[in-house]
Amino acid sequence: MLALAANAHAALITAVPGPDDQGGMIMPMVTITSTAGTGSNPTAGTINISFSPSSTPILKSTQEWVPGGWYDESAAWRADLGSAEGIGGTPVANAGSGDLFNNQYGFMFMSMGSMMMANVPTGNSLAIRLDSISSASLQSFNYGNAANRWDQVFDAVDSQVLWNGSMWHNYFTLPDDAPAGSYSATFEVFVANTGFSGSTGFAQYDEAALTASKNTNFESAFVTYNFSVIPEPSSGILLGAGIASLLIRRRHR
Ligand SMILES: [Cu+2]
Repeated sequence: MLALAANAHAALITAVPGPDDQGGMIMPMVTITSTAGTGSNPTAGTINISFSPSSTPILKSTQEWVPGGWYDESAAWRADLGSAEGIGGTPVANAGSGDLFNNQYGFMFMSMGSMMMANVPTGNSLAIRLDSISSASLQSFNYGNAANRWDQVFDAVDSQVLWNGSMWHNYFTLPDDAPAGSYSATFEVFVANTGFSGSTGFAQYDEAALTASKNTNFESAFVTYNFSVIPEPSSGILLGAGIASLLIRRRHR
């Protein structure tokens, strides 16, 4: 009976659950204040980050975001995010390591071509560098659903991407057995001497991006992302809850 109940809800999910499923977007807003040149093409200035998160994102498993959901076996993220075989009715071909994840945070850039909200200098681009991270097991990915893209970014401290300024919600993951508690990652946003030429979405992480250097005429800014992992209810409790709900449903009939 339990197996039937689980299968009744099992379904292929065609996109990784995003901020709408997780409680909404939380976005640091990046601007450039121009101190030399023009607002439309500054030659010196300062990066500002306005950020006042209303809550702390929680990393959770696919089963917690979308109970009974599993990914196509050819999905690039399936191996990381797919649940173990049988969990939520996940078939063996669609199973994965059940990582916890969240992408509520999204880097956002605003410009108006004015001195206070200057453009990115011509021939330059914005860049984001991982400055510090609380745990090496906290990983980050650039996701592209249509492109079947799930590429690790910021794979070590000092790793960086060039960013085209579009709202970019990179994913953060932890192993399914990550201890409950707080996690964090701090990033430096800076102006790079290199233009954006990426073809992997809003972030570029090829050799040119990884080795791009800072335009030191622009002061950089830092932002810290905080996350939490809450203790997962044990499968025994879930099983108990399932039986209880079946009994209640039966009684209602
Ligand atoms: Cu957003």
